[in-house]
Amino acid sequence: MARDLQRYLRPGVTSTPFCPGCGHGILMGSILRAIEQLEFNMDEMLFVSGIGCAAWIPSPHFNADTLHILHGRALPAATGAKMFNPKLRVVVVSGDGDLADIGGNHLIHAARRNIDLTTICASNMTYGMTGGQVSSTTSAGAFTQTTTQGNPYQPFDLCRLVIAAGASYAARYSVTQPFALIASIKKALQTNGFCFIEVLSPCPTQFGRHNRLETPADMVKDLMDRCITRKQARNLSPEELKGKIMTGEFANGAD
Ligand SMILES: Cc1ncc(C[n+]2csc(CCOP(=O)(O)OP(=O)(O)O)c2C)c(N)n1
Repeated sequence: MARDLQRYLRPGVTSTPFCPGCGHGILMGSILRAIEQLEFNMDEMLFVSGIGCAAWIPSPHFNADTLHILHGRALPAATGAKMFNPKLRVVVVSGDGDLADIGGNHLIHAARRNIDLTTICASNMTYGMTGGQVSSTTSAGAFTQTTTQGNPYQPFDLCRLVIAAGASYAARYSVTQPFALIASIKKALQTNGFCFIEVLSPCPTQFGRHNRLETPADMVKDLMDRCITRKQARNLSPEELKGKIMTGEFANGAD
C-alpha cells in the first residue's frame, strides 16, 4: 500500500492475505483513495463485510470501525447499524458470492428499501476463498471447480438487478479502470440511498487456473479485453458483444 495511504490502515497491518495477481488489493487502494480525496473522517465511517477473500478488504485492514459478519449477512448488519445511527457513513465491501448468492435476497431488499448504504461488490466471478466454485456472476461457458463442462447458466447482471429493485445508483468497473472506479466510489459515497458498485477483480488462483488464464498478467489482459464502456457497446453487433462485460454507470448520471 502506498505510504500516503498508510494512515488509513490499522496500525500493525503490514501485509494483506491476497494471492499474487488478485485484484482485491487494487480495490482496497481505490476505496482508500476515494475516501482521502473526499477528506472523509474514517472515525465517522463503518465498514461491513461478510465472509470470503473480498471480505478481508476492510477488516481487519482499515483503521476504522469494522464488522466482519456471517457469510451473506453484511447487508442486514449494515442496515441495523445505519438505522441505529443515521449519521454514520456505512460502507459494505464483500464478494459476489457473499452479496449476490447466499446474501442475494438481502441485496434485492436493501435496494428495494433504497437504504442509504454504499455497497461495493468485489466480483471475481467465483467463490475464491472456498476453492473456486461457480457463482451467480460466473460468465456462461466459464470453467470452475463445479462447472467442469462450462457454466450452463447466464450470470446475473447485478447492476440492472439492483436498479430494477429500487437502488439510487449502480455502476460496474474493473480494477483495470482505476480512475473511473475511484470516481464512481466517490460518487456512491456522496449519493443518498442505496448505491451499488460491482467491481470486477481478477482471481488467477481460482478462476484463472480453470480458464487457461494462468498468470496474473493473462487474467488482467483478459479483463481489459472483455470490459467495454456502454458507449463502445452501442457500436458493436450482438455477435461482437458476446463475452464482453459492460462497464459504466447504470443510473444516476448514466449516459
Ligand atoms: C453459511 C456459510 N455457508 C458457506 C460458507 C463457506 N464460504 C465461505 S466464503 C464463501 C464464498 C466466498 O465467495 P465470494 O463472496 O465470492 O468471495 P471471494 O472469496 O471470491 O472474494 C463460502 C461459500 C460459510 N462460511 N458460511
